[in-house]
Amino acid sequence: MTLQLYFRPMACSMATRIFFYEADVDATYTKVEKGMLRTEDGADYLAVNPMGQVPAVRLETGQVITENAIVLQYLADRFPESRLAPAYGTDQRWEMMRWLNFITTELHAGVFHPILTPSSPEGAKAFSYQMAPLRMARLEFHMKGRDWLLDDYSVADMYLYVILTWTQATNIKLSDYPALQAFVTRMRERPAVRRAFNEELPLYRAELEPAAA
Ligand SMILES: N[C@@H](CCC(=O)N[C@@H](CS)C(=O)NCC(=O)O)C(=O)O
Repeated sequence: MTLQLYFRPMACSMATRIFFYEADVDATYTKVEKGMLRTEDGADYLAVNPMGQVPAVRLETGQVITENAIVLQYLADRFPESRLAPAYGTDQRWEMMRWLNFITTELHAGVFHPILTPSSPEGAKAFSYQMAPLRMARLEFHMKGRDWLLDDYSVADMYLYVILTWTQATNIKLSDYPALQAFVTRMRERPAVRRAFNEELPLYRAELEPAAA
């Protein structure tokens, strides 16, 4: 048995796919259908993650890990030879947890989720647009002159990259944040990132096309 990632194309679960490719970890990939109720093979997804969200990773024991910031840390710690997270208890690890928390709350849940969720009310979207500049500027300030969020490449970069790819579907212009734009370009130079992106983009586009008659 291998690890199993439940994903949606181009969603935050792509960070886990990037991890698997970076760390050369054998895994299986199960797409969750739009609506988040069923997997591509018809199974009840709410039985996997009652929140109906991705990512979820099923371990060999059957245990399911959810919440992106935790999934990524679990995997980085489980495969320490990948060196994709600083050792637990070090200053850099606290720094990584700080950024993962920032990404998941301030950016993902606070800004991008309300803007990109079709059913979210206009007022929620407007409030998120209001919150975006401070958060994007905070990141831009941090990334000026740096390659990665931490001293070394880590799982936090994977999560940040995926979130920043979503700017294309919003009115937040990445070109207003040159250090973040350069970060996205740097990430795309990595074979594991390109591979994950190139595999998920067609799946995402296929769902936008009307079903063939
Ligand atoms: N708190 C969760 C949020 C995950 C999340 O929002 N995932 C999105 C995709 S990026 C999702 O599954 N959306 C479907 C939904 O919420 O109905 C985490 O950090 O993993």
